[in-house]
This record gives sequence, C-alpha cells and structure tokens, in this order.
Amino acid sequence: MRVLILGGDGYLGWPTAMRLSKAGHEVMAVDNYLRRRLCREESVEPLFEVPELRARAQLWQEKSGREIAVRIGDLADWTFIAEVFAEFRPDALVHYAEQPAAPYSMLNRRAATLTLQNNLGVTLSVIYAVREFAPDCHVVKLGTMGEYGTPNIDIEEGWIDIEHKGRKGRFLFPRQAGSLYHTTKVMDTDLLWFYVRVWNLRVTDLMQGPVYGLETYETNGDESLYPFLNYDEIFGTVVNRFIVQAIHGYPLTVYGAGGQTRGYLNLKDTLNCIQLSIENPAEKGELRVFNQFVETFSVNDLARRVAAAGRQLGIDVAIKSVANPRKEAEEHYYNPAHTGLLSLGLKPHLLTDDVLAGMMQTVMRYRNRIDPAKFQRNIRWN
Ligand code: USQ
Repeated sequence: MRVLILGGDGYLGWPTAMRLSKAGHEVMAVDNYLRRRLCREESVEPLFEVPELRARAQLWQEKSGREIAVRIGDLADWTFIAEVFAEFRPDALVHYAEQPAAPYSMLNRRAATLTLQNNLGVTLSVIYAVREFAPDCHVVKLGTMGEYGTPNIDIEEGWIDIEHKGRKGRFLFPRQAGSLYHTTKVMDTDLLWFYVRVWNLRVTDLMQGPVYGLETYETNGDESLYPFLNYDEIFGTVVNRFIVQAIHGYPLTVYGAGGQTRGYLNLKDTLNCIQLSIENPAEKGELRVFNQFVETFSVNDLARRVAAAGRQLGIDVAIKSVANPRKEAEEHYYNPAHTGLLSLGLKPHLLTDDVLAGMMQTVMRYRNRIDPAKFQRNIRWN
C-alpha cells in the first residue's frame, strides 16, 4: 500500500515509517518540525540529538535498502497538503501531525491557541485532501484514551448502546478530557465522525494510552535510528520520565496521591497496532474505534516497578510525591475495554523488569546529557 505518515518526524511517526517500510509498503513521511521548534523554544531538548528527517531516511536506506520519501511542510496549509496528496495518492494515512503534549497546551494562551489551531486545522485539511485526491484512503487517526477521562463506569471501545425511555441508540462513548490537548482530540473525533457520515470517509480512531520505550524490531539495537526521548515535564511522558529520573538519581515525581491509572503500551505494540489497523482497513462510511493499550497501572505502581528494576541494577531509586500541577482524579475507578486490536492479532509486550532494565541501560549511556532542571517546571492547570 501507499501509506502517508503525517507527523513522520515524531516519537511515534519515525518508528512507524520504518515499520511500514520494512513491511513492504511504499511510505512517505511528512512533517513541519513543529515539535522540534517548540522543544527549542521551551528549552526542553530531548535526551540525545536526532538527525533531521531526510538524514534519517537516508540512514534507513543505507541500512535496509528501502526508501522512505520525505516532504517538509505545514499540513494545515492547503497548497502544501494538496501537493502532497496529488503526488502520492495514498491508500492509507496515519495522522500523528498534532501538538501532542497536554502540559504544553496548558502553558499559556499562545500555546493553547497553537494547539487548537494546529490540531484541528491539520485534521480538517486532511479530511478535504482525502475527499479531493484519495476518497478511498483509509484514515488512521491517533486519538487518546484521555478523551474518555476517568468516568465512574466501565469505558467501552468507542461506542456505547444506550436505552432511554424505552428506545435504544448507539452513540460515541461520553468524553470528558483532562487537558486542552486531550480536548482537541475529542474535537478531532467529532470532525471525523461528521465527515464519515456525510462523505463516507473510511476512518480508524486509535484511542492510545501513554507509550514508552525506544527500541523496535526495526532499530534492533541501532541507536542511530532511535526516535526522540523527552524527559521534561512538558513533552516527556511518565514512564520515560521515571526511567531518566532513576538514572540521574532524582526522586521519581509522583503527582499527588499517585492513584492515577492509565492504559500503557510499549512502542513496539504501538507499531503493531498501526500495522494491524492499516492492513485490516475500516469500511467506507465507518468510524472504527480501538482502545490502544495493553495493561493498566497506577503512577504509584509504576514508581514501585521502576524502583525495583533499579535495585536489580544496583541503582537506588527514591520516590517522592510532589504537588500535582494538573487537575485530575488521583484515586478513581478505571476499567476500559480493549479487545478490538487483540482480536486483529495483537500480541502484547508487557512492562516487565527486563524491559525496564533495558531502557535504563540505554539511558545510562546518555546520563551525562541529563539536565535535572528539565524535570520540573510546574505548569499548573489552574
Ligand atoms: N504523571 C506523574 N508524574 C510525572 C508525569 C506524569 O504522576 O512526572 C502522571 C500524570 O499526572 C498522569 C499520568 O502520569 O496522571 C500520565 O501522564 P503522562 O504525562 O505520561 O501522559 P499524558 O499527559 O496523559 O499524555 C500522554 C501523551 C499524549 C497521549 C496520552 C495518552 O503525551 O499524547 O495522548 O499520554 S492518555 O494518558 O491515556 O491520555
């Protein structure tokens, strides 16, 4: 298939491009380096430098013999996205091209505006480009488990059947996001669902939990192909942050009571989920939703696991509850369904002591580059 990766420079975009290229698909990766720019502006550069997208594609070609085409530009700009679609005519696309950080979206009015305009602007451009240039293209959209929030009932996989005053209907599961970033993902879903109904688009919405790791079957130990690793409060996610904190000897920053429970997955599973979705497309006129994670645990459980894995390597890891900069439930019920991707054949990789130890050993090689000033910035939700 001809697959477009929108946001192909990112933490997930680049590994996805390599995976689909290795699987024999014709891949084009598109990015405008927004995340690189925002990291520079906020002085939160990743743990190690990562070459620009064209250089990485060149490296991949030398190592694999396969080509990944690259285009650099802003997908919210109609002239640019129209050129990309007219040239490539994708059979499928993976849409990662969004400002991905909840704390960034809560930084100030400028960051909130950028997040809202970029995320919805790109999604709308993608919808129009699909209709105009590739109406059968399967849109695989990265959503987030954070769209559902933490309701006091079981979370279904996208849809819920409701009986009301003796009549029945099927609706998108209620969503109540916990940040502006997560809210833009809710709005994305609503936009896509509208155009699925009126224009018969073919869409898979992947409601993903926090992802961790660097290693994939494509990198296979070759660190020159690794994606970014952010460990700062803005762009770093909790598992990756705790690993880097552990290696630096910084007490793990558990926010508040630490009972916040989420559904997590290894980067390898993200790639498997994407490949399974691409190779088993949604129907035309269908919005298919999968909850994309493989196991749930609380921040406290995670901190204990990281500390235990550290002990095995002879590293003494402290854990410290810090005032929660976010507004979120710190103890709550959490029971989301996640059977769709398993039934397509997903074989989960779990967060074992060995996986944690492997990540710690990688980060250890870059320990001189860790800047502890980046761990806490205290971007408050209110
Ligand atoms: N947390 C801590 N300490 C930290 C960092 C985070 O206790 O040092 C807590 C947070 O308060 C939160 C949980 O860990 O309760 C997860 O936080 P996170 O920063 O790992 O993830 P989040 O901000 O929710 O966003 C990340 C990705 C986003 C994706 C989302 C999936 O950045 O793109 O959509 O994970 S989910 O969390 O399921 O919404």
